Amino acid sequence: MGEWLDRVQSPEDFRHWSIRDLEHLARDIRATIIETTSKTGGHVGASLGAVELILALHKVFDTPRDRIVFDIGHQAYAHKLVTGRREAFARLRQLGGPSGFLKRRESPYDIWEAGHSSTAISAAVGMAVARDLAGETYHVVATVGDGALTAGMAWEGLNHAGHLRIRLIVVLNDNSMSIAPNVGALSRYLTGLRSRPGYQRLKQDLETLLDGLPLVGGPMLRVAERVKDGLRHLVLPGNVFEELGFTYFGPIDGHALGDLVELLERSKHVDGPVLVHVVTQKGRGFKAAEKAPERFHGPGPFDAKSGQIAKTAAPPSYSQVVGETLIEMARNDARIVAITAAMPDSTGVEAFARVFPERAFDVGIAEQHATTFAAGLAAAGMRPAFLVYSTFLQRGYDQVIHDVCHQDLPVVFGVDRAGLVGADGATHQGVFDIAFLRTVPNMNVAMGKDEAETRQLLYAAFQQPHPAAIRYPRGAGRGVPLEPLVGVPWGRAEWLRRGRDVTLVGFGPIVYTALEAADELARRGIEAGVVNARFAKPLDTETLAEAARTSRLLVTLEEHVRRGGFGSAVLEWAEESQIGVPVRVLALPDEFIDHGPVGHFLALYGLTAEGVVKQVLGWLEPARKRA
Ligand SMILES: Cc1ncc(C[n+]2csc(CCOP(=O)(O)OP(=O)(O)O)c2C)c(N)n1
Repeated sequence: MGEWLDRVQSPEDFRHWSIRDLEHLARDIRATIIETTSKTGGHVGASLGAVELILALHKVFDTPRDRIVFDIGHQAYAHKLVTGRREAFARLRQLGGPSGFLKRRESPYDIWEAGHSSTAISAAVGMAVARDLAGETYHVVATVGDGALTAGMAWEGLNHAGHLRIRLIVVLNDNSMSIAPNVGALSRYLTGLRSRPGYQRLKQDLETLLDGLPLVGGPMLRVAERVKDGLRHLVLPGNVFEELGFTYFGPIDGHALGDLVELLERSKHVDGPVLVHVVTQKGRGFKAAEKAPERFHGPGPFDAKSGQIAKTAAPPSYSQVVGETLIEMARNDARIVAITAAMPDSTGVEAFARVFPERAFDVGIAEQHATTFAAGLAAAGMRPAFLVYSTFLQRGYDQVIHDVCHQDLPVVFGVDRAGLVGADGATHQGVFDIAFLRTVPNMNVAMGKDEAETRQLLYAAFQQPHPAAIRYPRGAGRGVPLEPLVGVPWGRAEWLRRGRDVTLVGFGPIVYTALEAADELARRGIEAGVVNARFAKPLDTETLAEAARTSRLLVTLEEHVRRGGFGSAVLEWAEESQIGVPVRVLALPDEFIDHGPVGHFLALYGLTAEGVVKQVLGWLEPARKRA
């Protein structure tokens, strides 16, 4: 096993291979993907489903001269394996190993980086325009999933390409799945298209027939063309892609290498935008993933034989606690509804939907729509919660400002995966939301120190009339007991311990790190107080002022970039109120942080108890000497 893949350093090595040999290669690639991801976790289902498509693309196109733009990039493990990263692949998503997505610095074959969905078509249109302006001739191919097509941005790209009539190939990799089964009217439409396998041949026959009709010149020609068009639509209604100006090829079996190669080859010769509709199966070739594609979208380690996903005995995750809390509240408040943008399971909305199916909404990969949809619901008297990863809320930023906050509508954002996320890396870190949310008038931004407090903050958010973002991190809670819902005083921080030398002011679970650091500082004769800030907006300036009065140094802690974050908010207050006590900010640097264990980065950036102690000692030392 592996001998075919052993022969491949780059696509050059297999471009001349027969379809049969490519099938052997596909088998090797599948085995390698399963073997590696069973240890590292990763995007198993999408990558197994795209193996033949990726081989066909590299066979037909002269990569990297021809440009293949992968949407998201989570389906491209086969691409990594045939473009010089076979050895490194074993360390997929590990610190220093290859990214789970594409990275321009990893390979000249990675010509576009993503992680967020639905950017490929726009990027490819840009590249195609650049090509034409430079008088070059290479091909540009965008590969997008049916899930990605649920985002407005994908349609903005199609719209523009159709308008430009530009030479561009869009491959629609249609597996009828987003992370969960795909949703929406468009998904229904694609199902209709998929069930017309003879469409392509029928269309060709019709074209041949129509082309054979005799035409006369002048005005008669135009009339005849119109009659032909009418006939075309009468016999075979055009599909939406054709209406947008694309030549449509397909649907075609995306695991039949011979057919794929033939159709992609044909698409090269069309002078204008082409859409190749490829039907694939998520998890293809691995029974467990074929059977449970949602669970195998992005599992952690699993048994490569049985497909049993490793379970860690951990307390319930923050997302689960939030989902359950929302259910609890919704039992007493018929106005509460839950919204997800294509992530029902991981956000807790699926659990909510099981209890309140008519009050749960999966809107597709449509964070912009979700935000304004929530604003609309709130404007009409409902109390919506949009549960969304911090990183994906970035997509809905104008909607947060313009639709929610400007109208001061009581939308609650459950900002999940806030902070570092680990293996998904730079595009998925939830480290910008404090900055982009707290700067908007009317918005409130809070984060609990643990899951019990997250629950109370969520409850409190629904008791007040403004937009609110409740942040919480990825993964398991601390296992603290969950108390009945009573809320927390809005905008109030909490003293956990007092100390005359320094006050550590933490935002979020990092408060526990502050407590550990305070213990260690005490062992070294330094009195450190700890404040659980709870709110980045409104800031509890009373408690902060008290801390400034009673200690010689304030140190803020957060898992977020330092620019614009919680510490920045405290600095703004310190400047505005001239507190006269130094404020130091412990946060993440102004850089994109790659994939790797969260603990590694926390240590690297001084956000562990040890790091905090070291820095606090450094800051107190000169003051001690002066004293
Ligand atoms: C803007 C944005 N929202 C949510 C996600 C999370 N996400 C990752 S993959 C995925 C499903 C993509 O479905 P599709 O494009 O059909 O690709 P497939 O995984 O089925 O190959 C989603 C929702 C994302 N990457 N980007």
